[in-house]
Amino acid sequence: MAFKHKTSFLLLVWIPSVLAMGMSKSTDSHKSVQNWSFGFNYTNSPSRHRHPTQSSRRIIVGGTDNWRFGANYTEWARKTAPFFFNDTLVFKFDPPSENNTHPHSVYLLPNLWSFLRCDLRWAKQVAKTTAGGGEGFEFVLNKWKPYYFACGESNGFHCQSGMKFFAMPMFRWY
Ligand SMILES: *[C@@H]1O[C@H](CO)[C@@H](O)[C@H](O)[C@H]1NC(C)=O
Ligand SMILES: *[C@@H]1O[C@H](CO)[C@@H](O)[C@H](O)[C@H]1NC(C)=O
Ligand SMILES: *[C@@H]1O[C@H](CO)[C@@H](O)[C@H](O)[C@H]1NC(C)=O
Ligand SMILES: *[C@@H]1O[C@H](CO)[C@@H](O)[C@H](O)[C@H]1NC(C)=O
Ligand SMILES: *[C@@H]1O[C@H](CO)[C@@H](O)[C@H](O)[C@H]1NC(C)=O
Ligand SMILES: [Cu+2]
Repeated sequence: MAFKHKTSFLLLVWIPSVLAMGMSKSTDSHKSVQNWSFGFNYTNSPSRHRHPTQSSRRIIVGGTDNWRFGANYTEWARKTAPFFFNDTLVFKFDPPSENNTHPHSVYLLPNLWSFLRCDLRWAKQVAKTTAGGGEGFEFVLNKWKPYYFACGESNGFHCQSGMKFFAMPMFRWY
C-alpha cells in the first residue's frame, strides 16, 4: 500500500512537470524565465525570504535525532522538503565502539524500486560506519536528480525500519 502511494505521488509530481515543460516550450518559447516551481506550495518555505547571495543550507539529517535507528526519515524529509541545489546534508552518527555495536552508514540506492524495497544490491556506499562522527558526514545535493538515501547496515533492516529518505533538489526561483 505504501508502495502504491509513493509511486503515485512521484507520477503526480513528474507527469505534470514534464507536460508543463513541454508546453512552455511550444507556447511560451519567447519567455526567458522558466517556471521551476512545478506547482509546489512554497508559502511556508524558509528559504523564500533568503537573499540570493546567501550560501546554501547545511541541513542536519534528522535534526536533533541525527542519523539513528528508530527515527522515521521519510517523515523527516517530508517536513524538511523542499531541498535545493547545493544544500548540504549532514549525517551525524557515532562510529562503532565497544558501546556502539550497531553503527550506521549511508548508501545511495540506484532507483525508486530499490528504495521502496530497501534492496541494497546495487547501492553505492557514500559513508562508512566511521564517517559520521564529529562534524558529521557531508553530502552536497549538486545534481538535478532524485537521491535515495538509506542506511546500509544489518542487511537492509535499518533501512526497512525507517532509516531511508528521498530528496529531489529544486532550483531556486530568484
Ligand atoms: C509558477 O507556477 C506556480 C504553480 O503553478 C504559480 O503559483 C506561480 O505563480 C508561477 N510563477 C511564475 C513566475 O509564473
Ligand atoms: C500554501 O500554503 C499556505 C500555508 O500552509 C496556505 O496558507 C496557502 O493557502 C497555500 N497556497 C496554495 C495555493 O495552496
Ligand atoms: C553550486 O555550487 C557550485 C560549486 O560551488 C557552483 O559552481 C554552482 O554554481 C552552484 N549552483 C547553484 C545552482 O547554486
Ligand atoms: C563505554 O561505556 C562505559 C560505561 O558507561 C564507559 O566507561 C566507557 O568509557 C565507554 N567506552 C567508550 C569507548 O566510549
Ligand atoms: C514512516 O512514515 C511514513 C509516512 O508517514 C510511513 O508511510 C512509513 O510506513 C513509516 N515507516 C516506518 C518504518 O514506520
Ligand atoms: Cu543504521
